[in-house]
Amino acid sequence: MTNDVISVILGGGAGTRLYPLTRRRSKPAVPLAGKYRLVDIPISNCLNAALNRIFVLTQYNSASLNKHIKNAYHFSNFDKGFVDILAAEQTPDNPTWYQGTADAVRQCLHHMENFEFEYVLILSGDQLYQMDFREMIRHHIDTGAEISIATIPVSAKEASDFGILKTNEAGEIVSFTEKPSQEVLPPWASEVSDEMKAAGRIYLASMGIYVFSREVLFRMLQDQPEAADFGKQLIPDAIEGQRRVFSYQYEGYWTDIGNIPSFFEANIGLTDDIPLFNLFNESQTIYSRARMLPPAKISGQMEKTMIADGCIIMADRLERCVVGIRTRVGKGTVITNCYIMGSDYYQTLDEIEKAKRLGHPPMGIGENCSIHYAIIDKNCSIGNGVHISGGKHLADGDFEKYTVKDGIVVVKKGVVLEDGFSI
Ligand code: ADQ
Ligand code: ADP
Repeated sequence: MTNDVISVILGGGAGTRLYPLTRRRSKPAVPLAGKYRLVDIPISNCLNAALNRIFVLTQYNSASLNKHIKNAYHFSNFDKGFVDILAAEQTPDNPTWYQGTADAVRQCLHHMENFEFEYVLILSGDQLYQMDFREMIRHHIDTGAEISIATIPVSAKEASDFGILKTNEAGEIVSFTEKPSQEVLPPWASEVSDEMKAAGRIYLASMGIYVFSREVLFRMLQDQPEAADFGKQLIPDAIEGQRRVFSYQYEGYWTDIGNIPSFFEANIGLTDDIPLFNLFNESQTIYSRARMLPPAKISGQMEKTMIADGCIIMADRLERCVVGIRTRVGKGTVITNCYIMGSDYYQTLDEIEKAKRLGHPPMGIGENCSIHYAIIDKNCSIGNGVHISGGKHLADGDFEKYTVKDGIVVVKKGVVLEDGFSI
């Protein structure tokens, strides 16, 4: 069965919701959990389900994404597997960028059509979850569906951010509305399990994860050249057009990480005693690029903190932090509730000395700093005595060196914050 499937990961349009993390890189390349990239999540879910023919569709063909995919996912010559990036490209038929999710898949059909497959699994690139797609594909086959949509019960508060649907007793989707406003919501409630009902999760939301039978996908995309999005056009049209569209209900952990607050929460949530997303489950490995980094070297008091390989930490205290590869933190520094992405390379001791002589802070975080509620993008040089205090007291704004979004301070990639800098 898994040999009959091609997976397509929607890697992202302009990526504005994750700005400034997507200022210079495509969304799939945004670093996650100290050592991964966003795209590693859907790719790992595919590989764990033995689905190893994967296309990643992205608006930008960033060098960084290419390098990551090339270094992380190589398959042997005897295996038919691949992870290929398809960036929006101009062709004689298509002079434009991807106009939306369905258009992105449409523009890539010609890359797919030469392969043998029966089903296409379409995934979002900005969600954190672990799902065995084999069960969903099995369900698709068993129900005789033409399209299957993975669904999850959500609360009224969340429902307006999703496609909301209703099913009949057989699980066939009979109606669908994309991102309904709160006023029109009540009649969209569904029968759910007692546990979900008790949690107020009574609306069935589309997770943006679809299985299409090959012919149906090709026919719909080709017959409706104006349909740009799955959620806005193609899926509602399929349901109204009497296609067999089934719900595959999922109740495990799943969260959208497509904007700064949810991305921040998902990362910091990994420091909980028992995180909702389990990085430590060997049957659900999250793959990434293997780097030959030394073990982390740590002094200071650490509370609920995840530290990636190659770090040199001499801090006073770190609490609820995710600290990415090669991070250096100086003496006397206190950091709480922060995601520090780390560095792409080390400075040599000579380079560090030279930087100090010239009055430039070396890469990493200096001495006697206090940093709270922040995301520090890669390769930043933060001097001594720097004070960053994120929180609801800060108004949103975009500045030269940082952005504030919902109180979270995001320090941009590669910036220098001189000694004593304060936010
Ligand atoms: P959204 O997440 O709002 O809703 P959308 O913005 O279309 O939908 O993004 C879906 C995925 O496609 C994301 O990973 C995004 O980065 C990517 N994407 C968007 N535009 C793209 C483009 N031009 N090229 C490549 N990739 C692109 C959808 C459904 C809802 C459902 C939610 C669940 O429409 O019905 O409830 O997903 O999260
Ligand atoms: P991003 O995480 O922002 O997507 P990239 O993946 O584009 O970043 O860049 C990371 C890569 O760049 C690393 O593999 C690193 O080796 C290399 N790199 C970047 N800057 C330097 C530098 N100044 N010296 C050495 N290597 C660098």
